[in-house]
Amino acid sequence: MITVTKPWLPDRKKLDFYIDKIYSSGHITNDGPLLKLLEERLQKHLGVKNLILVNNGTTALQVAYEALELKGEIITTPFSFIATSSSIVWQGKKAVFADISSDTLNIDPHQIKKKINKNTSAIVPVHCFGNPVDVTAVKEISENHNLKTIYDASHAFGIKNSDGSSILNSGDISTLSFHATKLFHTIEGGAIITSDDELAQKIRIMIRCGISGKDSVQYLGTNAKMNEFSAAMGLCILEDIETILQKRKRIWELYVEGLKGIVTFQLWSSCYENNYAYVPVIFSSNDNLLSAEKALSLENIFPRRYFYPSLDTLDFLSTSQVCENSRDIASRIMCLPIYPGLSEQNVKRTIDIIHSSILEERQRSSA
Ligand code: T4K
Repeated sequence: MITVTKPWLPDRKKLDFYIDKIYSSGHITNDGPLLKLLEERLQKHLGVKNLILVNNGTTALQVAYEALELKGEIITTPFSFIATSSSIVWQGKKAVFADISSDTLNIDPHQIKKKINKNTSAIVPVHCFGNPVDVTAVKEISENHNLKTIYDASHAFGIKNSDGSSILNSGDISTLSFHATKLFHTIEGGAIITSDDELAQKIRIMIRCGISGKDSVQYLGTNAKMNEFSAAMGLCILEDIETILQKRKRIWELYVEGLKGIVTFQLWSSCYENNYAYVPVIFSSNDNLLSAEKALSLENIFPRRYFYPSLDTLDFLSTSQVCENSRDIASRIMCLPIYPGLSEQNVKRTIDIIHSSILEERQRSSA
């Protein structure tokens, strides 16, 4: 079975090296040595100042909102994984949707401006599929309106500008997801990144139920700590990251070459390299997408409809907010299988099936 992704599993001996350390120290969670080592290595690898590891990407967002003391309304994108918006509502704030640009698939800064009112406290853009948001435009808006910015950078591991600076240094906070399905993973996990040292210190306390030192509770907090086994997995995968990227790059290039003119690809921000985390392809219609999906499933190939449905259609998130571009894209987009163990032969097979299904669909609709 070919699925949209398969988690990278490192060499067992490498993993055992770290697991042996856990067994001999008996330190399995709460600020263990492997967690500290992984934080240091990730800070260096990603080029960021303060990176705080947490137990998943959803709590990373929740903690970010609380650390910045957000209130009222938060403007975000309707085209994302549910956690971007549900985390806002879960924390008792209102998610206000600003529509996306249909080519970049990112929140449109012009639409953000239209949604700002006296209750707005922050903007939560997503670097969708790793494609950097127009951070300059968002910075200008947030400075003009005194708003905080939290980038949901769950897909943007390792994305750097052509001058070498990390996209993860944008805004007040950036968050990452290290879920098993991600390019870099810790089984479950995530990170909160900020260049503000004081804020970083506050977050470190908040993720330990607000406890600072031994007996003093300084903030209202939660338990969002990462354990040592997850950190061990992360240390191994970080050592393999160049191999993972090269293998993904090759697959991504095959898809682009093979599907040129058949489907549309996301317009990628020109100053940034892709990290090949996803292969989103946009069909010309929902019918075309459905027939491709069906044809692929008959061959045991299972892409995923990331992201469907558009989040502005969910009653528990949104009250009468309609984002046309997001709804349209959500009905026509799917992510194709990409992971290091996927053979070129299977990528080519996937491309051929999509070609034939589109041809058949065209013939059907012209008959
Ligand atoms: N913000 C954004 C923009 C995000 O995309 C996400 C998460 C978050 C926030 C929240 O971060 P976390 O709290 O999740 O850390 C997946 C992931 O669960 C989720 O992390 C991710 N985004 C989202 C885009 O995708 P599903 O529902 O696609 O997962 P699942 O279990 O269907 O896996 C997809 C395929 O991967 C399966 O068909 C088979 C394969 N797989 C999966 C797992 C878990 C394996 O082969 N082995 C495995 O262990 O959500």
